[in-house]
Amino acid sequence: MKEMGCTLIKGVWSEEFTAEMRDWSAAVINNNPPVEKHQYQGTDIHIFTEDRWDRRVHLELSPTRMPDPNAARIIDHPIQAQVFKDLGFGNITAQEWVIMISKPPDGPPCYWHQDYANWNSPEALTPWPTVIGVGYYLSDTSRKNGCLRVIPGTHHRRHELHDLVPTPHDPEIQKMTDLTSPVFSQHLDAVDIEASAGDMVLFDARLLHGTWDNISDNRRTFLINWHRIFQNGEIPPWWDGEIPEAILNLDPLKKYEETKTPKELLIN
Ligand SMILES: O=C(O)CCC(=O)C(=O)O
Ligand SMILES: [Fe+2]
Repeated sequence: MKEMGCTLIKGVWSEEFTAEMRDWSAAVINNNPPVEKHQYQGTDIHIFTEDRWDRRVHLELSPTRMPDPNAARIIDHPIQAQVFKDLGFGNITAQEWVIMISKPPDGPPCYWHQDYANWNSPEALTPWPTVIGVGYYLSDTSRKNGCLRVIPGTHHRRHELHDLVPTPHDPEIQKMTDLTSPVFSQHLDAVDIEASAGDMVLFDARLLHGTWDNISDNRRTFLINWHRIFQNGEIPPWWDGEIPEAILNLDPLKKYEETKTPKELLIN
């Protein structure tokens, strides 16, 4: 996780729990099939915890935004909590919704991107993760059905793809049609992350990642939930490596305007 920017923990969800989530998500997705706007993801369905839904201000019930008790069951899953503890994650805040990303048969690849939004802050330089994606595939994944692929180390180091990819999730990138663009390329530095159903896939939000296309006959569904750990310059108690000057001097009260574009902060 520290060096590559991602890791896989086998069998965190039981077969029963995974099957239950697969049946539930299939029903939700059948009601809200993939749309053109999210063609590279497949679906973009947000399932909120009931607590979070009760505190909503602007959220409106729709086929892609809804509360469900399963969100809390996923976010508070006891074995997940144990894994976080074992990995030494501290000061954890979970995002209170789960995102259902389902790539249909014949779904295109997802473009290279990263999901970090705090690149203006010195926090972008932490050698440890501060924003992590935690997800579970509901079927075994491989290149054939659109598995995840990553460029290891790019959560810390600049890579040529950083200059080739537009801002993630902007309308510009969603409207791209040229699948031969470097944004979708089979890069030599890329590594496939093949997961079995129910494995926990953990990745640093700063890591460049994408997916293969789904050339199988079945949908490939991913349930992801984001967590913040070690916020505001908090140093993990187990950290024994160097600490960048910018982190030591970080003002925990200072707010930075969000940007998804990594700038000079990435270590070259
Ligand atoms: O669909 C996937 O496998 C990956 C989705 C993704 O990039 C993400 O959830 O951040
Ligand atoms: Fe992503």
